[in-house]
Amino acid sequence: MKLSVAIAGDQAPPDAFVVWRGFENSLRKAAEFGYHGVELALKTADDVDRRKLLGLLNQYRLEVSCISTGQVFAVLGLYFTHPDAGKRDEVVRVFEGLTELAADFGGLLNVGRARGFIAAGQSPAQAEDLFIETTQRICDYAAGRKVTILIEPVNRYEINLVNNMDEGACLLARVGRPNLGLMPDVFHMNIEDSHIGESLIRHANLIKYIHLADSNRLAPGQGHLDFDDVFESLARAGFDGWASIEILPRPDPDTAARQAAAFILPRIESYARR
Ligand code: LER
Ligand code: MN
Repeated sequence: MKLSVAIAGDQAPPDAFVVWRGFENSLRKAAEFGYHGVELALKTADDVDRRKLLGLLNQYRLEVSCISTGQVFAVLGLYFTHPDAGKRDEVVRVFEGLTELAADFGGLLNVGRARGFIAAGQSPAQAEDLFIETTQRICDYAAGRKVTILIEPVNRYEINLVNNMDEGACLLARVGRPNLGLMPDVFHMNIEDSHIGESLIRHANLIKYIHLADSNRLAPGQGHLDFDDVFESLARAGFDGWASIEILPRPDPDTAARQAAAFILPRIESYARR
């Protein structure tokens, strides 16, 4: 298992859910604090200067763990279940661009709130059908580039479609694409899944990546989430992918990132020795 930290460019809006902003500053600090990689929170593929990013990754000996897409929803207002077919085409085009980037950087593309929601006047079945159709289009494009798309269950206070791992697994089965997986986020699981460890083990074959935060969304170790159970269950699930720190940058970004690394890196080291 390797550890990354969520970052964004300096143009990202204040509510972008990352620890640090500005690629150069973020990569330098990620390396300094012992992370193995960075998760890039992007709006479109144009947020990144590929050549510059590659130079920085080489300079700091870091990898891109995954590209995440919260800003596609939050900034561009685009999502898979949009009732307007033109808007769904637009979100597919944005995801195609991000897929091209993911093909060269990490091979994983997350779908958080950009999956969409059950809108007023829309039935759950209608929203699910639109989700399935849009996800299939994106997966088929990504398959040709060897990119895996990851659906992240998100808690009910943020979205009303795919809140827990069981719901995610059901919809994934209906999408029916091999390059589609689940991205658990233990902060959301703590709210929605009846038991975090059991859920991780039950869906072991679908889990390709994991977001780590404590129960209060601070750095792991600062809340009451049972990380021994999380790591024990990931081991039983045979997980060997990236864990990524996606937390509130409090009390300040550096302290939060340092706390998270200090708490998780020793667990990753003993995980590797199992
Ligand atoms: C995105 O990874 C996430 O966890 C969401 O809660 C952000 O709104
Ligand atoms: Mn998350």
